[in-house]
Amino acid sequence: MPSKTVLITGANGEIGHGLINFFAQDGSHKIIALDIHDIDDTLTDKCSFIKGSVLDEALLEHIFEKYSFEYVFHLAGILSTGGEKNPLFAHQVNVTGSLNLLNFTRLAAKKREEKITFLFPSSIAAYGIPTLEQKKKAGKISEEQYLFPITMYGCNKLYIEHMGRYFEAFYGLLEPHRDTYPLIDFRSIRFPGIISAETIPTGGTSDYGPEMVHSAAQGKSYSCFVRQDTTLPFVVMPEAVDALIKLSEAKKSQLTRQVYNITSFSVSASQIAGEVKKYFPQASISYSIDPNRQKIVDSWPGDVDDTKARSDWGWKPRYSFESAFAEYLMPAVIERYRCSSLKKCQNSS
Ligand code: AKB
Repeated sequence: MPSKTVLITGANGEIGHGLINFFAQDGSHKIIALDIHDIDDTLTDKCSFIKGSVLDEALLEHIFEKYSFEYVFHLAGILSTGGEKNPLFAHQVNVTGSLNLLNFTRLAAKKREEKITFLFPSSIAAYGIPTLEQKKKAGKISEEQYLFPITMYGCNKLYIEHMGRYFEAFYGLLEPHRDTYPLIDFRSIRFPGIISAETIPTGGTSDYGPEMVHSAAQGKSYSCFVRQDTTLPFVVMPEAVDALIKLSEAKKSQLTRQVYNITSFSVSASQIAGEVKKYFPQASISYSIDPNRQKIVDSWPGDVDDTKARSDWGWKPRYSFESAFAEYLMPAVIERYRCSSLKKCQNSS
């Protein structure tokens, strides 16, 4: 029985799946998984699941009283496209929910007199490049450039990065009995688009990448909502999980900052379509541009500079664009949809 415990919020989401699978296999931590939705059948045996919201303070108080966490991976949130449909609700979940988590983590650490490591997935949505021309000229964006997000989600991500820095170093600056040592060790990655073979994202604006892959594997036609030349950086899910684990395990003394860019490959929508067609030559991919979603991705960097993640904590992509398809995405999606159609056949017989 593992003696250490990890809390994963938004556990049923894409990164949550990857992290639960990692910790379940690794066996080092008891996993407490929190999500507003029921947990996926494939994860039930791997974690202790609590259904509930990051806005429910009484529930969070209970969870932090009951368990003693070494790590908090706070993944719950509303993505960029979903956020623009209901910006104030997105603000509530993304900002108030994150503040709740930071605060209960701080209180638990204070009670235990032990620092808790808090991992927060930020996003390239924290950037906002004013024009397409500037995006093309800008090349690889470093962590300090173009921090003018145009979505509620991006503004929320950037703000919570600042809140993490504040909770770690400055919380209650004028309190007479303020603790002078950090109670929270806040670490964050600005994720690019993520493509997973195991899950399909909902409500993101980089979703056209994974949607093309999953539609083709299911023999469905796909209408892409951004222009063919739209370029974003991407990683695949195993790399995203590796990165979070690696950053969580890094010695604090190695870290020169709290928020890091990472990327694996930077490709256009038409390059993704071309790679998909190598494996599924019959795939039907067309383009029907949604001007608002296009505006969002046009404001995000075409590439990011991840030098700091590489030198501070050894980030290194596992795949190139081609090998991500050949060695991870294609074998896994082919297996996944073959299995699901097999299951359907068995159920109907
Ligand atoms: C989204 O599209 O909203 C996310 C992201 C880039 O953070 N995938």
